[in-house]
Amino acid sequence: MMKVYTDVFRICGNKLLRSHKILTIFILLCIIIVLLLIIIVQLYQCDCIFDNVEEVQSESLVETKGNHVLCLIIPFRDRFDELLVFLTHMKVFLDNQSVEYQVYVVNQVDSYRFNRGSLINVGFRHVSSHSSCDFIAMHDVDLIPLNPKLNYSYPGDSIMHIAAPHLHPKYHYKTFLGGILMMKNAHFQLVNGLSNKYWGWGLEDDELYVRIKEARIRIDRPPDNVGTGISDTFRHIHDKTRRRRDMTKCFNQKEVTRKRDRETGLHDVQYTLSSSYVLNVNESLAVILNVGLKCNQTVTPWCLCRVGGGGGKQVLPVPRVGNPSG
Ligand SMILES: [Mn+2]
Repeated sequence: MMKVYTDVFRICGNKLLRSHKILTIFILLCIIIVLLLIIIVQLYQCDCIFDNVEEVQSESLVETKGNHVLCLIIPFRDRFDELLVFLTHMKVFLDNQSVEYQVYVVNQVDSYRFNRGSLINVGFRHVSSHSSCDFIAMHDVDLIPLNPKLNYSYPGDSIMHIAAPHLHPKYHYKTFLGGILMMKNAHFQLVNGLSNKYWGWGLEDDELYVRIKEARIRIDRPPDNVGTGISDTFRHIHDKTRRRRDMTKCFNQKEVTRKRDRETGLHDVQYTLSSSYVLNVNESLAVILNVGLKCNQTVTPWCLCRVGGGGGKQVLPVPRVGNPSG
């Protein structure tokens, strides 16, 4: 009888001992899991703290930059190859300067001659009602800034001519104001934008120079010590045999476009926006505005120069070539 009891006791004891071991291992596992969980939670909390620090830093960074947003306005027609180069380049270039910006390509879809001034006016009207931009750069699509010292930040109370005569690859006269010109929205409104009378290549930027001078706005240019010159500050991707400049003059275009235009500008540019969409070139985004300009052929008959179309030097049909200045 005693032996049976001891046997039973031994068996139960062994079982108890075994289940005790299992329990111990189980408890240890639980402790390890809880410890791991605590470590993981703490790590996440650390991440949160870092995130907060970063947020605070980036906010203060934006604050020191004054929260300005730049709209690049690109007058455009038929230069898609150049646009691809431009967009991929500008994203890297402007991101490096931490400039907050948006790109608007104003694509002329009518069959009149190219009108850079009117396209910029249309672009400005669009961005003033559809974007948060408070300053603009009218920007030729074929002029690629190479020198990182070319500063695209808010120009304040002066106008910044980035494509300055001492840096532009082609134009070096003192009053040259084409290529890339940056100003706050209020200044563009103050000068009433650009004249709408310049159909075909050239002179609209010279007329804008007179508007700015009359408004007594200071024009700044990049300093002399940017370290590059006319050959290496910009890349001009203009193929002049493929993209012939439309230099035709017909009717009384030559006489009229030599004078300061006090009639037309931002306030009266006539157009229809036929469509718009966002173009994504390798994560570089641009809004494409398809714009049909309207031409009052009584006022500016030279928006078309046709055979038998009027006085002056008569030139045969103008090819539909785009010409963002130069
Ligand atoms: Mn050009």
